[in-house]
Amino acid sequence: MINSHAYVSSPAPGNGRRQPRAWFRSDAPTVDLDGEWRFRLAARLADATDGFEAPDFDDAGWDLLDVPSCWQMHGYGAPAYTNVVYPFPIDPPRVPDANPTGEYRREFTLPDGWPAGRRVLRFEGVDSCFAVWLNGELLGDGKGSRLPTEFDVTGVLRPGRNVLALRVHQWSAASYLEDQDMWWLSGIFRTVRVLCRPDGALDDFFVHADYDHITGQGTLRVETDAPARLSVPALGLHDADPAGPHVIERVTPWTAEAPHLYDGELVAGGERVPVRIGFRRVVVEDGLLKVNGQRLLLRGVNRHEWDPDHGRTLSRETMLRDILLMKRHNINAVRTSHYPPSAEFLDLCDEYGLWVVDECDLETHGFHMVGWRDNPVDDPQWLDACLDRMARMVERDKNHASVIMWSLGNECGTGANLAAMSEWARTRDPDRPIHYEGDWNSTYVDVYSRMYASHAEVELIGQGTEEPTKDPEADAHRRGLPFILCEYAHAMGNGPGGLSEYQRLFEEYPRCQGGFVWEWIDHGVRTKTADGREFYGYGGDFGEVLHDGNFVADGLVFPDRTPSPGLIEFKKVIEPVRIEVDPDGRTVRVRNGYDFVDTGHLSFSWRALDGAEGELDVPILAPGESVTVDLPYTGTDWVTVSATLAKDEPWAPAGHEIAWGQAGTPVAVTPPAPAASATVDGDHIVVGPAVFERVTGTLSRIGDLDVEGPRLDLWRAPTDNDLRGWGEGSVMATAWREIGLHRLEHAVLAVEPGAEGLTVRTRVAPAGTDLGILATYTWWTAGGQLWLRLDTEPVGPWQVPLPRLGLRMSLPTTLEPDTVDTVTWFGLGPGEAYGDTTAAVRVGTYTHTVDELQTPYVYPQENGNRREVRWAEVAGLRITGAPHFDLTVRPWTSEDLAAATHPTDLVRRDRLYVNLDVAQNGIGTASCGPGVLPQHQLTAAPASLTLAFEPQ
Ligand code: IPT
Repeated sequence: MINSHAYVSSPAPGNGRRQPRAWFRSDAPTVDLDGEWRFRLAARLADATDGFEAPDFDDAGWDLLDVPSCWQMHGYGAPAYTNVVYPFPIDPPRVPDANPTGEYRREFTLPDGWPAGRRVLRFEGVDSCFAVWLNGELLGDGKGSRLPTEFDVTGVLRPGRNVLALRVHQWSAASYLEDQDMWWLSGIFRTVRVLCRPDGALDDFFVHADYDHITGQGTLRVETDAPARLSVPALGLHDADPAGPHVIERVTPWTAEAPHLYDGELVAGGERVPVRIGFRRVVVEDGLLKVNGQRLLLRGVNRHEWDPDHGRTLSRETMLRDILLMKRHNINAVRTSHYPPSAEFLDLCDEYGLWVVDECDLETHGFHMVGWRDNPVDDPQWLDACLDRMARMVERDKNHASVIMWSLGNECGTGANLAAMSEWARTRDPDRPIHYEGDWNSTYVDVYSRMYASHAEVELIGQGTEEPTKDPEADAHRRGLPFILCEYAHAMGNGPGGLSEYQRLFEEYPRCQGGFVWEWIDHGVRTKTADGREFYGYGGDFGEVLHDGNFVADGLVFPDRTPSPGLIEFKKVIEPVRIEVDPDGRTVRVRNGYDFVDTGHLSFSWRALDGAEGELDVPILAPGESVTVDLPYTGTDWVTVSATLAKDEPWAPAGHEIAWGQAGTPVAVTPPAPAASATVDGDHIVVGPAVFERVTGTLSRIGDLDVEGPRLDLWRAPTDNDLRGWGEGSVMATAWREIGLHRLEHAVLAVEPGAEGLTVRTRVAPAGTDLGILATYTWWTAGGQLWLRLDTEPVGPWQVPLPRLGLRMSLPTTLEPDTVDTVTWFGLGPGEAYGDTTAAVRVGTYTHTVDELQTPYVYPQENGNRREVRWAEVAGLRITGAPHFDLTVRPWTSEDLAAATHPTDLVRRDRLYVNLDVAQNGIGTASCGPGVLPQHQLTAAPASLTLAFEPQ
C-alpha cells in the first residue's frame, strides 16, 4: 500500500517541519549525508515502490546517485526548459499523473558520543516536493525547492545504523509557485545533514549591526533564542551579553567596496557559533536607496545557479568562481534571480563584497498565459505557502551583511499574498527595504523596480515625469521611490547593445540607481553529438514537447563561465573610475566613481602604442572627486591610461586593470591618384596587380591570389536580438527576410575600363521588390596597390535599417596541415564590437587565429566583427582602409552561420569569408527589451568605402 500522497497536490507548504531559523555552522557535531545514495526513478507517482521506507527494504538492485544532484543531469528523465509556460495543464493545485518520482535511500551511522540535546535533519534544497522517513518513521513532507527544510529527529535517530528514505516528486502544487525561467530539474540538489543541537544551544539568532555614518558609531545587538555570550575581540567584546546594545565609538563599516567583517563567536549550551559581523545601515531616504548615508549605484547582474554538468547543484569552487569573475569585471551587485541561492554563496558575498537583493523562491508567471486567472499570489488558499517561503528566506539569510533588500519573488503579477509577504518581512526585519517588480503600483515596496524599460522611459523616470499610475495615492508613493532596473540589457547571444546609454542615465539621474543585467550565465547543458562532439544543449534538445529554445542561453558568461564579449563590454561601461585622455594626449581627467572608497588602492600608468610608457601620479581621490593631471608623453601615438590594483586584493592580483581611457589621432590615409589605365586582355581586364572578368567586371585575381568578390553585401546571420522583438514590425530578421536581403541579385549595368582604371556599375536588389542599392565599384592602381572605392546609393523607400553595408569576398585558406590562418589588424580590438557595443575595445595591433575571431555563441549568429580597422592582413592579402572599415573573417559563410542551430553544425570550408563593411546595424536588446537605439541604426543612405588591396 502506497502512503498517502495528498501532500503533493496540496498548497500547504509542508507537514512536520521545524520553524525556519538562521543558518549557521558551529562546532556541534554533524553528519554530512552528501555522497552516494540508492536511487530509483518511477515515471509516475502511481509506480512508486511500496514499503521502500522500511529500514530493511532491499535496495541492493537500485542505482547509485550522488546527492546533491539534479537527477535529469545524470540520465534519469531529461532536462526540460520553458520560460513562462507551465509544462503541464494549469489546474491548480493539481499536477499531472505522469509525475516522475525519485526514491532515495541512504544508510548512515550516527557516531557515538554526541552531546545530549536535540537532533535535526536539514535539507538545503529538494526540488520540488518530498516526503521523508527515518528508520521507517514518517517525519513529514516539504516543498519550497530552494529553501531549507528541517525536521526534528530526536528520538527517531538511533545510535549506530540509521536509514533515511525520501520520495521526491518532480511536480507538486509548489510547481505552480516555481515557474522561473530555467530548466525544470528535480531531486535533492543541495546538501543534507544531520545536526546535533546540544542542550541549551541556540536555535536562532539575529545580528543587528547598525552603522551611523555621521558619527562613525556602530551599534551591535544580537537577539538570541537562548541565553548566550558574545565575543568579538576586535570590538573589545569578551563574553558579553549579545543583546547589548553595544555602542562602539568607531567601527569600520561594511560595504561591497570594502567588505569589512568583524569575526566573533556566540557561545551557548557548550556550542560555539562563529559569526561574521558587517556594520551598515540600509535606508530609503529622500527618494534614494542609501547605505551608510550614501546613494548606491548598482552595477549588478541577475544570477541563476547554473553548472553545465550539474545543473543547479553548485560546488563552492563554482560559486567562488562566479564571485571572482564578478568582482574582476567591476560588478558590485547580485539579484539572486529568482530564488535564494545556496547559503554558502551569501557567505562569499559577505566576504568578497557584493550588494545582494535576495529573492524569494516564487514565480507564477505561467498564469499570465490565462489572463492571471487563479493566480496563487492572489488566492487565500496559497497565503500560507507564500508567507512560509518568505519566512524561510528571511530567517535563513537575515545575518548576511551583503543582503541589502528582500525581494518577494519574480513575475507573479499582483496579489494580496505579496502584500502580506511584504508586511511580514517588514515586521520581522525593519532594517531592509522590500523589492518586487511585478506590481507597478509599488504600494508595498520600497523601491520602484522595473524590467527592460527603454532608455527613453528610464530618462522620464529619472526626471520624475513618468506616466502616472491609476491610483493617485499609489502614484504619489511611487514617485517618491528610488528607481532600479531589476532586469535590463538582455544578454542573449551577441550583445547586449545600449549598455553605455543606460549607464549614462544612471550616472546623470540620482533617482536611477542602476540595475541588474539579465543575466549572469547561459544555462547550456553540456552534451554531445552522435559522433561525440561537445556542445551546449538548450530548450528542445532533450525532446521537450513544449519549450522555449535557446532563450535559456542569455548570460554574460558562456555555460563554462568563459566571459562573453558582453561581459567585457559591461566591465568597461560600469568601471568605477573614469579616465578621459584628452585627444592630443597631453592631459588626463580622472574621476572616482566609487560610492565609498577612495582611489588609494589603485595605481595609474600610461602606455603609448609606440612603446613609451610610465607611471602616472594621480592624487588619491575621494568618492565623486575628479582631477586633471598632465600626461608626461611627448609623442603623437595612441596612448592608454590604466588604473590597476596597486596590491593583491582577495579577488584579483595586483596589476589587475579596473579602468582605462585612450586617445589618439587617427592618421589620415590619402588615396593616391591612378597611376595606370585598365587594359583589356581578351576576356579579362587588368588593373595593376588585379585581373577582372571582362563581362561581369568581377575581380578574380590579385597577384597570385584567387579571390571571389568583393561585392556588395547587406546580410548578416541574424542575432538573437535580430530574431525577436516586442511589438509589430520590431523583429528585424523578419523584416530583412521579407524584403529578401538574404537573396540579393547583382545586375551589372556597366563595365567601363578607362585611362584611370575600371568602373563597374551595378544594381543590387532582391527579387520581388523595387527597393535596391546602386553600387558603383571604382578600381584603380598606384604603387603596386589595387584601390577600390565603393559608392552606394539606396533606391526606393527603405523602411528598415540594413543589417550591414559593405563588401564580402572570399580568399583561399592556407589549409596546410598544422597551420592556422591568422589575421593581424590595426584598429579596435581585441574583441568583437558593433556600433552599440564598442566601449570595451581600444586601438591597437592584434593578431588572432581565424578560430579565435569566432565567438562561440550557444546559438550561432553574427559575431566577431572588428571595428574601425585601419589595416588588416588576411590570408596573404593586406587591406588598408581610407580611413577604416569593419572586418569579419570566418571559415564559413553568413548563410552557414544563419542555418546552424549549434556550433557543431558549422563546418569549415576551404575558403575564408571576409566582410569589409562601412558599418553594421547596432545590436540592441530586442530579444527582451528595446531594440537598437536610433543613433546606432544603419539607415539606408548614400555611403562609400575606400580600400587598398595588396598581395603579400
Ligand atoms: C523576464 C523574467 O523575469 C526573467 O526570468 C527572464 O525570463 C527574462 O524575462 C527573459 O530572459 S520576464 C519578461 C517577460 C520581461
